[in-house]
Amino acid sequence: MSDNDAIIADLKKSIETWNFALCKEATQKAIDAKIPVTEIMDEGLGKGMEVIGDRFDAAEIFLPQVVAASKTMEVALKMLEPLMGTGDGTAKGTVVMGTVEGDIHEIGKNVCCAMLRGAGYNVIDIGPDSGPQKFLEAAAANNAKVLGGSALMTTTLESQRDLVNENKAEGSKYLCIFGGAPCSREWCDEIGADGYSETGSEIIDLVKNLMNN
Ligand code: B12
Repeated sequence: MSDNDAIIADLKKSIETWNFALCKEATQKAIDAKIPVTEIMDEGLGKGMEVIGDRFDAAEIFLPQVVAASKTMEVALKMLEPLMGTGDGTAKGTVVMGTVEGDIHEIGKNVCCAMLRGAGYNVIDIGPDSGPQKFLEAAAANNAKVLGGSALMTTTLESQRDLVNENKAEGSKYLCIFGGAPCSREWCDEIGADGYSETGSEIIDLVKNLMNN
């Protein structure tokens, strides 16, 4: 196993075992080894969170452990964020990101925010449990072009549709993109969204294409 593979394995393990110390250490090592942030997220931390999800599904672990794993993930995200550039990015355009109404999951949304900031976009993060009006007001106040709504539960997918409809009702001023584990390209087509991406790395190209059109 190469040094970088070992670091990636430690990143994954730190989330699986909600080990703060290992997470800090492995994230620092990954930064020092200049492993791309997309790889740190997708191959390391994200894979660890997938295992947590599977073990939660199988009732091998329960909510407190999932919370502990999420808090561990946040430690890594905090360390990676400054590295990804926080320039205001207004030249490339503004994206409003939030988790849709009724849904408090925000790790995936935070990953997407960090990725977009790293790619030079101005990101307005309106947080979890955000209704359509909150998205639209933030977009108007910040002259945004794209609205990105995350949903992690089948029950809150409908809130993505609500955002598309509310945006339409107010003149389709913005482009709506969506993601989150239960979301799919088919679903986005069905509700009339402007884009979908499965991961935080793919969101960069998605937004780039929309901004250029
Ligand atoms: C961590 C977690 C939590 C944490 C959240 C902590 C936090 N601060 O976010 C806590 C413990 C608080 C939590 C709470 C709950 N959870 Co929970 N949780 C999870 C878990 C294990 C992982 C989610 C996660 O963070 N994944 C890691 C990130 C990096 O991945 P991601 O979110 O998919 O994001 C990536 C892509 O989807 C994409 N993406 C994400 N957003 C966006 C947005 C856009 C615009 C785009 C383009 C792309 C994009 O890019 C991201 C990066 O690659 C999932 C299991 C799972 N398999 O998803 C359950 C899960 C989502 N939770 C679930 C449930 C039921 C709940 C609770 C209702 C539990 C309860 N009984 O109280 C509450 C929610 C209450 C509420 N009203 O929202 C269910 C949902 C089931 C369903 N109905 O569909 C799941 C699927 C677990 C399960 N199998 O039962 N949860």
